[in-house]
Amino acid sequence: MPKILILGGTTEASALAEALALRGDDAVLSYAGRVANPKAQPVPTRVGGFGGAAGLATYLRAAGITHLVDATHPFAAQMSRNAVEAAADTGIPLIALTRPAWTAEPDDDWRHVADIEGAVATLAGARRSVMLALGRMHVAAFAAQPQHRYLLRFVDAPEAPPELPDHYLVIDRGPFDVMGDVALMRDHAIDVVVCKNAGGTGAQAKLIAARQLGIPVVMIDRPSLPLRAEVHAVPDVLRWIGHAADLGV
Ligand code: 3Y8
Ligand code: NAP
Repeated sequence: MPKILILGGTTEASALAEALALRGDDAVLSYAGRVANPKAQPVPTRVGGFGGAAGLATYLRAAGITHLVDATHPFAAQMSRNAVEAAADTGIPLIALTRPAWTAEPDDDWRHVADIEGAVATLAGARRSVMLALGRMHVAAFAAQPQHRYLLRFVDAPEAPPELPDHYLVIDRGPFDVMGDVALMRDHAIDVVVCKNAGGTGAQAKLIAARQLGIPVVMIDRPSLPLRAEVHAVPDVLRWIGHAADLGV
């Protein structure tokens, strides 16, 4: 009987948890503990780091996990690296459930940068109205460009105000919708959006809104990840679990 650990925190992880719960599979979904109230799941959850790759390997053995699914966000690179290492160390099969990167459509005006620092550098110059749709963890880097007016969107209210002299903070969690993001960008007269190439649908509304409003986007490309088996759809994970179980791995 398979016992699956889902490394979660994304729309796809929640969809997989739902499918496994419907099948009556024995699964656990893991959160890092980044937000105060992570979304409830139809399977048992655990919250908090494992203590590096070694800690994850220890957890996998102790919990009798037979299949590891990395359904974390494409920018959760450290977790993904640890999953590859722990799977190799324990011999437990690993698959990644990810979403394809977004690609620009003809009406899009995107400027690709390699990382957060690259995004900060593109904001050099005259004052603008910037929608920083990156969440909370990377805001401090933009203090290097204090001249702008920033629109921020966090999941939780921060303990201390963000270190940007001119900012407006929205507390909201996705998935977001296009009408809401169009209204938000209009209300704040946004003239550039900065975001990560998260892929998927939960954060895509702002790209469609930017396209409709003719607003340029600074698109942060994904960090490179180690090679691992990777699928983009829940049924492919279910087949993988069944197949691996049939093979007795
Ligand atoms: C804790 C767990 C689901 C999952 C929903 C997806 C979609 C909505 C859109 C914008 C972009 C951003 C941010 C975002 C989205 C989904 C998904 C996604 C982006 C929750 C969640 C956890 C987190 C962590 C949080 C980060 C932050 C990033 C906000 C749950 C709601 C910006 C990523 O305050 C903090 O420390 C928040 C940290 C990592 C990035 C950052 O640097 O701040 N996500 N987001 C997970 C854990 O503890 O393990 O409650 O659902 C999940 C979701 N957020 O099942 O419906 O699938 O991506 N999350 C980005 O894409 O750039 C918002 O504002 O337009
Ligand atoms: P990260 O930088 O790759 O990971 C840093 C450390 O956080 C990991 O080494 C691990 O600690 C712990 N961790 C990360 N994800 C975990 C999980 N699902 N379960 C248990 N521990 C986890 O990760 P991150 O970018 O901070 O992302 C944290 C969570 O937010 C993930 O669930 C991710 O899917 C979700 N998320 C992130 C983003 C984003 O933009 N980064 C967007 C949406 C959702 P130990 O080494 O101690 O095990």
